[in-house]
Amino acid sequence: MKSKETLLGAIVLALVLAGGYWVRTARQAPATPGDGATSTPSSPGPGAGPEGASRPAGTRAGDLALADITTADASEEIAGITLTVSVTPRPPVAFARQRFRVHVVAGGVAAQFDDGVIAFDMAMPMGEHRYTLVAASDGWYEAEVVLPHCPTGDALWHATVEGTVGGRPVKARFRFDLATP
Ligand SMILES: [Cu+2]
Repeated sequence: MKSKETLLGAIVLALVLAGGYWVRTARQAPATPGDGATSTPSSPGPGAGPEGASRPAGTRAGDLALADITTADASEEIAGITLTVSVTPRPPVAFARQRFRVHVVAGGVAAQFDDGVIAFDMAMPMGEHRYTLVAASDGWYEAEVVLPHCPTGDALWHATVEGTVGGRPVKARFRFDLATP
């Protein structure tokens, strides 16, 4: 009798543990892919299902939080350093040459932007698009950029600007729509 109760207790305990594990994994699974704020490209992982229409809702929400540079300059402030990004022409167009420019202000004055890089990505992997930002006039840093048109019709791209200001690493992420040529 006693051993039967112990066995029953063990089975119940095992079921409870298994249930708890299942709940944890079920909760974790959808939370992991791109929340947009992280530095990892927000592309769906391998086996994420059909492309385009099935972009995770979390990615959209993260994208909406990003400053949009499609039709106007946009700025991001990172610990007292303001990074402004400007693209011409506006809106940018696929397969055409655009100029992305970056301006940095630290402590209210234009600052030097060292090792500046601007990189582009979108939900679906579209290859490496990484450009060095070179010093231009009036304290701006710029890159001549050509981006491909996504065959899925998805126009939403991200621009990640990275560099150092007075030895401090700075990184900001923006969004824009790439027009069809
Ligand atoms: Cu694509």
